Amino acid sequence: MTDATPWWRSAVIYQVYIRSFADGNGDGVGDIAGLRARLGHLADLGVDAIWINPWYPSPLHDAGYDVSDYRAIEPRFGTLDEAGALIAEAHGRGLRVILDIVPNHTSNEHPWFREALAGEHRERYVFRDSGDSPPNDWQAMFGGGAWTRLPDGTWYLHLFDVTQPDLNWDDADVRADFAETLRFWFDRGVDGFRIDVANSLVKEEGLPDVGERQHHDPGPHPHWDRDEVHEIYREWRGIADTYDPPRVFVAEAWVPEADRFARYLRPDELHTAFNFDFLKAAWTAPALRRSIERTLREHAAVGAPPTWVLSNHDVARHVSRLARDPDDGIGTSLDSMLGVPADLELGTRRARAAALLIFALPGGAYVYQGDELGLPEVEDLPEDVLDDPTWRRSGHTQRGRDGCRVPIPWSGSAAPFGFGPEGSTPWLPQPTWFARYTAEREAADPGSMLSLYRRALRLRRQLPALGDGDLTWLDVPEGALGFARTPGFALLLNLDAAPFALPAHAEVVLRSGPLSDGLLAEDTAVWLSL
Ligand code: TEU
Repeated sequence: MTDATPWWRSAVIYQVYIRSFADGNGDGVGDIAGLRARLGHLADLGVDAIWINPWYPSPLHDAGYDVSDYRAIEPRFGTLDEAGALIAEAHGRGLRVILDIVPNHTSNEHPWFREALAGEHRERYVFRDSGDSPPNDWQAMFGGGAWTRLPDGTWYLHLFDVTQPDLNWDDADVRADFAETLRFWFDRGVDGFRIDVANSLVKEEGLPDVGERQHHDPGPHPHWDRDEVHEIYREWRGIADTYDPPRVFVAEAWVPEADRFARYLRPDELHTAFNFDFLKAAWTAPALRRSIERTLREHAAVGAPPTWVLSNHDVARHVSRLARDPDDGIGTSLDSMLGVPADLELGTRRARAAALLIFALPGGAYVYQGDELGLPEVEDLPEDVLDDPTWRRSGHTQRGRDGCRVPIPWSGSAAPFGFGPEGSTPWLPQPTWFARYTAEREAADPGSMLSLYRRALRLRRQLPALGDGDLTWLDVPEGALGFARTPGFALLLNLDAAPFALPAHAEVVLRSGPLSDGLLAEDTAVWLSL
């Protein structure tokens, strides 16, 4: 990596799920005041940027992914002035700021949808008159049909919750309004946007049935990954490029086919995208190697830097996923893991090794808040506190994503663990075992996950081999992974091989766990200076 390399090609970006990060005013919900007070933690951690989940006015039916005003701040989170102060303070600490834009749908409380309900400007959404049955067979992501009927007999489309009506991207008002929103925040110093469900937006003309086709099937789909969506991103890229320095985008796009996924990353479209293929890969040497190779190939084809993601606010925390046997066929959701035996010590050991892996791979990486504490999933939240629309829309059969959204433990030995002022009640209850995972306690423990993350990120800045670039696979025992990067760096990771010796003349600069008699044992990774 050279000094001329744009920052986003190597960035480690920290995801702030704002309602659960830090609560400044004591109402139980995280906010901008809390985030400003904790910026020091992020600077000390050594990340390059933060991505803040939606903080706009919202009834919070889907945690802010139901936006009612794209150019303001939800009062529970703060004010526009506080947002400006946060951006300035983050920049002052060398942290860039990325916001989250939600273009597929608005909240049903957005003024446009209210107008539409009153019969005005329905062309901004997807309305159809189809009599007593819905216009087609589309299903909502959170369960149930994707159409809801209004009292006047018309139907509106919502690919997510009923409170999230889909916008009509064929409409000129919609396009112009999002361009204005981008400029609004870029003018306020925001460095980029994460684009929510970037592979949606455009729907096939005539809205044909999906039929037997599943979400992740290859081939054309009536509402996922339509070719026309790329025009929108070319326009957005044009806007981002008029700024100095140019603003950047990261796509959230669960697109299964490598070549289709890479199209979002062409030089005149989006800069980066979350690598969900890697997030879903099982903890085995062949599965990880396959995913890494595929990732490097697909990104090289369009000249984009890969990203590496272990967790986010939509999946079960990876300590708990890795605590399960990779042969048990679990998915990424908590619901797919319930009832499968877990060994959290094992999951933690693997999570430590996984962190060294992602920070050594070419490109950028994401840290979801709490990853750096090694926080496990909260698997047993009481049903009456569950808030994810998945829980409601699945008729209370899927618990959904709240288990990875529990407010962060900062300090102390009892709730609210420094999340909010003493005596405040976090919006989701924190289990007593959070006491073992507070940032305060881990900062004082050289053997903690936090200490490992800090060391890794400090080294990552010092070692010229890391960040953007390439790798060369090394010859290692079956059941292990090894690669070298120039100049003078190697990573070795033992997944399930017998303990093996490190190469001669290599100095261990960082390791995720102890070596046993100088050998690299299972579920351990080392960084070597060659
Ligand atoms: O997620 C998009 C999406 O497709 C998710 O439904 C994802 O497939 C699922 O959560 C995996 O478990 C984005 C946001 O990240 C999510 O939080 C929102 O609920 C959703 O969009 C709607 O805006």
